Formats: sequence, structure tokens, C-alpha cells
Amino acid sequence: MSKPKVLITRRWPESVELKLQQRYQVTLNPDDHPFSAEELKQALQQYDAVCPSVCDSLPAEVLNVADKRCKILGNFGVGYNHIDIAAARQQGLTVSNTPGVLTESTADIAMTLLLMSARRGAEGDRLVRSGGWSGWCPTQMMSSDVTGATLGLIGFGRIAQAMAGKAHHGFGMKILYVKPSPADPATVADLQAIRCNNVEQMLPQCDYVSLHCPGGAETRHLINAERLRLMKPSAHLINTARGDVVDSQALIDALRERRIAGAGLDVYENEPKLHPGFLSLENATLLPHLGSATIATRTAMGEKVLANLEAFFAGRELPDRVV
Ligand code: 8YV
Repeated sequence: MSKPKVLITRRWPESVELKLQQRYQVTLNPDDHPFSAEELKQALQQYDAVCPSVCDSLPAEVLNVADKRCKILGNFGVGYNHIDIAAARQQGLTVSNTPGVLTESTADIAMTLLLMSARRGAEGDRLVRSGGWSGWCPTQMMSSDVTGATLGLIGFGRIAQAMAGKAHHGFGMKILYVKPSPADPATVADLQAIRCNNVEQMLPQCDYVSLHCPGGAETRHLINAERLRLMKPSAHLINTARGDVVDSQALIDALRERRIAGAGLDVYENEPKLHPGFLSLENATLLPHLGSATIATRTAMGEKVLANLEAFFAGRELPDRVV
């Protein structure tokens, strides 16, 4: 029997690409260019498995292409809001993702952004590089304390809980959260976390707010102008979830008018073409979607995709089935 044909849409860690080459008739993307909608449609027609990532938009219009050969989308990433899941289901496509292996690295980036935003890290770096630093003085670049402050989490899944652990046990932070259903009692006890009734109730109490809900239609612009007005003027907003959870223009206005102190962002609406308004804001710390970007994590994500493909082609239940 010939080996299944597999397409990887972007470069993956070399060790995983090698394993893919040993197991499948695999096509890699040596120049790492992002695929166009047309290329994705052709991929669905030519391969048994297509392995996309967050930069591959797969709406119904692409997934519904005629004469599909593809049976499985082995997504490289835990978030799958770039895939129209209803259309995939309707087309009989299997979809898998990579939960669990990127929890700590993404929580680390959220904590990095919180610290950078609180302590004005990126701004300080720019000052030194610009040659504009005239030396230490008692009132220069004063900032906000992290230790002992209150952190509010919107969404309380794996990544939020990992961040809460770092914040509470490492920095003595008080943890608040909003989640549709109560969290596991042992976790709540360990973090001494307090569940708030809703976002409106939580926001005014927080020194830092970190977003950990999934992206997509249900959470689009969950942080809007109205809710930004509920935050303390000294508070910071951290987003490592998905860009469209925040109304960019509303956040830019709030930062510009200093209605909140700062924002630390790893994700953006219309990534990578973020709203240009962010670029001139000293109080916005901007990272290029680095949440899971450690060698170990990206390798583990690739291994997860491999495990899902292996199960699928062996006719076994998938470890990480979305659809
Ligand atoms: C990835 C992520 O870098 O897993 C996710 O959902 O946002 C990041 O870890 C990216 O999505 C890879 O597709």
C-alpha cells in the first residue's frame, strides 16, 4: 500500500520534518511562504492530510472545494479559530489540534508581557538603544508593582491556570477569574483563586487582566470600549489568546488617552498586519505571536500532529480530535 500523501504548510522543527519524511510521502514548504487560498484549495485536492497552522485561513469557501482528497486537517496549534469547524464537519473532514504541550511556554509569554508592560521593559530598551538615556534619576520611568498585585483571568483553562500558578506562587499575586463553569476545587484552593460572576464585576478589581479564552465569533471584541472603561487607569491588559478578542481601535484609544496604563500583546486582529495605531504607543508592548515559540514546545506540537496522523491512518481514535 502506498504511503499517505501529507502536506505541511509551513516549516516545522527539523526533527519532526524528518520523521514525517520517514513515514509519509510528505511535501514540505522549504521557503516557508504563507499559502494563498488557492494553494490551500489545491492542497485539499491533492493530499490525504493537510497540516495547517494559525496563518492558514480555512473558511467554508476553501474547505468546500470540489474533488477533495484530504480527509484530515492535522492542525499545528491548539487554537483552531482559523478553521471553519462547522464546514469541516459538514465536509466529513477530521480535525485535530495540539493541546497540553504549549501550556507552560504560552503562560511564560503571558507572564513576560505582564512584567514588560508593568515595568516598561520595551520602552526602557528603546530608550537605551536610542542613545537618549542621560543616566539614572530617582523619578525616571517609574512603573507599577507586580508582586502582590491582583491578576484577573478571562477564561480559566490550562494556559490561564498555568499563568495563575506562576503569578500566585512566584509573585504572590491575588487571582480572580471568569469562567462559564466553576473550576476544579483543588486548583482553586491551590491558587486561592476567586471566581467572579462576570467580566464587568472582575475588571474594576484588577491591576492586570490577562485573556485566555478561545478566539472566534463568540468572543470577538469581548474587550471593547465599554469594558476598557471599567479597568483601573493603572491597569494593564495582556493578550496571548487571539487578536480579535480585543477591539483594536478601542484599545488604542484607551492606551493613547491613558485610560489604562499599558497593554502587552502577542496576538492581533488581522495578524500580521496589525493596526498601525499600536506602533507609536510607548505603553504597548508588542510581540510577534511567540506564545509557543520554544524549540521544545514547537517540537512537541509537531509530535502531537504526528501522533494524530498515525492514529487516523491506522483507523484508531485520535488523541486530540476536534471534529
Ligand atoms: C501557535 C497558538 O504558534 O497553538 C496556538 O493556538 O496560537 C500558537 O501556539 C500557532 O497557533 C501555530 O499554529
